[in-house]
Amino acid sequence: MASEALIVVDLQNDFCPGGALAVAGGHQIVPIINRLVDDFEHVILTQDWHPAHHSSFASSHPGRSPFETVEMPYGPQTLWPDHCVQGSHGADFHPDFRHDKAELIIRKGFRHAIDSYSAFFENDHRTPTGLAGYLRERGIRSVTIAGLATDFCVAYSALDSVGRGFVTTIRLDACRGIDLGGSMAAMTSEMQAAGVKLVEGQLTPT
Ligand code: VGL
Ligand code: ZN
Repeated sequence: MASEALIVVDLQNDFCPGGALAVAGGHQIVPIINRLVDDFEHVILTQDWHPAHHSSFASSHPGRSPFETVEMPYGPQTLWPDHCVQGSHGADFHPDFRHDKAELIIRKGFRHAIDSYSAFFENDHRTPTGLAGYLRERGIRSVTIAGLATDFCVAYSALDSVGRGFVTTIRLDACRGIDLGGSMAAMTSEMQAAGVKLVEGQLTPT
C-alpha cells in the first residue's frame, strides 16, 4: 500500500491494563496492530507526552477529580489522572508492540497549558502538529488509524484527518475506547457523519 499510511495512536503502557489511564482491553489490540504494521509501507505513531503537572491532569486543579470537565481558554477540557509523563515507563510504548518500522513519531500534549488529543492539531483545533504537511509532502492521501482510545485520541485524529482531506479509515477491531458519559456513541456518529470509514478488519493470512 504505497501511498497509504498507518497511524497508530498512543499504544502506550499508561493506556493499557495496569497503567494510569487504563483502557479496558487496551492490550488486546497489540497483536492486531503488529499485523497491520507489517501490511503498511508507511507507519506513523503518536505518543502522548506530557510534562509533569500538565494542565490536563486533575492533580493540577485543586479540588477537582479525574474525569470532571473544566473550562480552559481553548474550550472544555476533561481532567485525567496523571498519565504519560515524559520519560516515564507509562509513556513508553507497550513492550509487545513492534514499532521499529515507524518512520515518524508525533509527540503530543507536551505544552503545559494545552492538551492535544489529535495527531493533527492541539486541542485549540488551530495549532498544527505538522502531520498533514508531512503526509502531503510524501504523497500520502489515505490513512488508516488504530490505537487508543477510540473515543478520544483516535476519534479526534480521524475527524481532523478527513477535515484536512485525507481518505480516512478506522480499524475498530484495532482500537479500544474509554466511554466517558456516552462518548463512544457520540464520537462514533460524529465520525460517521464526517465521512470517516469505520471498518472491522479482516485478518490477513500469515
Ligand atoms: C488520551 C486522554 C488523555 C488518548 C490521551 O490517547 O485517547 N485520552 N490523553
Ligand atoms: Zn494525555
